[in-house]
Amino acid sequence: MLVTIDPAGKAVKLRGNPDHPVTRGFLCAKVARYLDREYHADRLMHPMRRVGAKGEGRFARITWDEALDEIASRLRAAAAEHGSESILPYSYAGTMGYLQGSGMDRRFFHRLGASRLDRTICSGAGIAGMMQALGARYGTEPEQFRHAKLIVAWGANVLGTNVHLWPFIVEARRNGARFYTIDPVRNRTGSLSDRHYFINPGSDLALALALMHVILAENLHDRDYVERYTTGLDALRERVREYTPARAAALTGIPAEDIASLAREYATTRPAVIRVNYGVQRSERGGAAISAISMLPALTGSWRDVGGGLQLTTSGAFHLDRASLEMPELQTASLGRPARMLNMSTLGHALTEAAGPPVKALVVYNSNPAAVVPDQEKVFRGLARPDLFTVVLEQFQTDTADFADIVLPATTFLEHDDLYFAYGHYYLQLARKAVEPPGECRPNTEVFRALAGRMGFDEPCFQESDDDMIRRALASGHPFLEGITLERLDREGSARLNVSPSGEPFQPHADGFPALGGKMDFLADRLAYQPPVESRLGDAALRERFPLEMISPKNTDSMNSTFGNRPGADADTAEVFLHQEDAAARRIASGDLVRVFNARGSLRLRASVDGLVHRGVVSSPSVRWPKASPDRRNANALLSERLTDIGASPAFYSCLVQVERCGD
Ligand SMILES: Nc1nc2c(c(=O)[nH]1)N[C@H]1C(S)=C(S)[C@@H](COP(=O)(O)OP(=O)(O)OC[C@H]3O[C@@H](n4cnc5c(=O)[nH]c(N)nc54)[C@H](O)[C@@H]3O)O[C@H]1N2
Ligand SMILES: Nc1nc2c(c(=O)[nH]1)N[C@H]1C(S)=C(S)[C@@H](COP(=O)(O)OP(=O)(O)OC[C@H]3O[C@@H](n4cnc5c(=O)[nH]c(N)nc54)[C@H](O)[C@@H]3O)O[C@H]1N2
Ligand SMILES: [Mo]
Repeated sequence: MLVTIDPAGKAVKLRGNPDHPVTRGFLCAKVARYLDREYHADRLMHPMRRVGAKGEGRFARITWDEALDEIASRLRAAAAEHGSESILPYSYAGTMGYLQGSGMDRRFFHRLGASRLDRTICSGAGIAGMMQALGARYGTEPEQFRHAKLIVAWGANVLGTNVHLWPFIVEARRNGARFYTIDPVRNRTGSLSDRHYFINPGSDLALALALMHVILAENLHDRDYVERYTTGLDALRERVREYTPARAAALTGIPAEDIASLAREYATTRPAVIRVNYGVQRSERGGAAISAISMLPALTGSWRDVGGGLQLTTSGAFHLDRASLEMPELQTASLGRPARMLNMSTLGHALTEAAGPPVKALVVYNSNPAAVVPDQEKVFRGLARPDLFTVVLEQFQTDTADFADIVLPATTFLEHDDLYFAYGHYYLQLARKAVEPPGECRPNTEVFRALAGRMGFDEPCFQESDDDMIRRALASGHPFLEGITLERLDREGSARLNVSPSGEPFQPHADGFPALGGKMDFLADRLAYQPPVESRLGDAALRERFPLEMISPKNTDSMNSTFGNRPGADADTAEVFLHQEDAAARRIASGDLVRVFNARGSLRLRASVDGLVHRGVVSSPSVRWPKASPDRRNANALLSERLTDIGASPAFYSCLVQVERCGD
């Protein structure tokens, strides 16, 4: 990204860097308007102490010294009285920079002996599914999509959430490629596809098994690739025998002949590439679904083709030295053992019901748990506990910040240095501070350095500068990072990892699966499909009361709950989309105010009936600020704490609800 600064030091223009090979000069809709956020009148500018009730949002200004002293003394008191594991850090994707999210902060909490946070909320199931299948998290480079002849976006809203891949898809289509989408919602991406397959939420594993069924039954697999690089084919044949297109049609809602033709086309078109995204793994069988889908390119040998294969993520290629950034050994020094781990996805449980030392102090940064975590009632109950001491490092007064005892004003990515990985391409990026922080805003790194000082932590690692830490992270010795130095990043801004010799395409699995010792196993015994409990084929008693499947996918205008305070983004997330028959049965028309509810919660939203969702599905774009809604709740008020099959992630998109017109 290029930032134009005026003589007074103010950022006046943002644009994509035309020299970047992936983003190629344009920004997504959200970041293109980032300066509105940067200079927004509601930016938090000073440390504050709560003066009203928790959740009420009344605060008074204090100094940094007062704030840091109070935090240090409260953390000390919590540790003395209840043990250091009564302290819980809570952070996720507000920034995905190494320094602001996995450096000084981690050292600080490890040295404290605080509980560890299991950061599962986004991708845990997918990562676990992909690792068990392929042993690595590499995927097809976005630049290679231009060479594909068939592109399948599977639970991937490319235009909405991954817009920088789109131009490569356009280029491929100009050269004759077909583009298909598999999604319970026909969003903008689906509307622009050559073919859209409406799928029942959470049934992707059944579809993948049926595709394998057809490919094997019709001998369309790549026998040479399968023989060289895989094991377990016979067991897989057994497993998929029962997943005929007819049976899968009943499970997925996709007609049997469509399943058969998709399987044939996928296996016989070269190159064929799958863009599967995390939408697929936010359901009860999401981990196994990602495993099975990840195995398809091995069955067809598509990993051999430039422009073939699959991309879920590329993040596994960023082999930086995380251990020297985070220094987990500090917890052994303070606690004598690794600290307990609490799952961020079940924060409500952790704060209200979990066994073990109670959580007495919570330090939140880069995250807005009051908006993004399922079972929102329980989360709110936990955050409202009078005996819980909560610190929130934020740019804006979020719902989470409303529950804080102390709020600390944070810098934005334009106001601090950081090093960034990517999960959709292979370029490592350095971003230097471009403008001075407003008011008294401070980077997370500085805050945790200062807190370490207040706590009397005198290890030299707490004195390291941001540049020292970047140098350490880069010095992992991994061949992908060879020649990538801070100096070079300062000159070039971003650098392609050495995943392949310069200019050559990266083909992670053209010659098998090195991380698995060469061969991939089809893991047939882990691929049995069961419909989610909360689905149209799930628990019958539950379906009786709450017959509609709700998903709450990303919206185009906000970044999870970030930008949730922008009026436009808010209007978007105030909607619920219904199928025309489901709407008609409830006498609901577009524009009606409706109540979406289940046993966990209730939410008023504006109905939109436009034929873009699968029958039996309702979709409400996430993630709005709860306090921006009339009920002071968002979609997460309806979701359960149920976790995915593997990876311990939220089953966000397995959720049964009922909808009724308000006033009925
Ligand atoms: N504009 C925008 N971009 C973003 C984000 C954002 O909030 N806004 N968030 C970023 C983050 S944190 C992430 S993790 C990525 C996520 O990127 P994506 O995974 O693309 O986003 P999701 O909206 O979670 O899900 C993608 C699609 O899966 C569909 N889906 C839901 N359930 C199912 C299912 O059971 N099967 C299938 N086949 N499809 C299903 C949804 O309707 C949606 O269209 O996006 C990133 N980019
Ligand atoms: N219902 C439903 N819920 C979801 C999802 C869904 O699809 N549906 N998606 C899930 C997914 S994929 C994800 S990744 C999570 C994301 O959940 P979070 O990681 O909590 O992400 P955000 O909601 O964007 O909140 C990030 C906060 O960090 C702040 N922030 C940004 N940069 C900085 C910084 O440098 N320093 C500090 N101190 N703060 C900063 C922002 O102001 C923002 O309020 O949400 C999950 N929740
Ligand atoms: Mo995410």
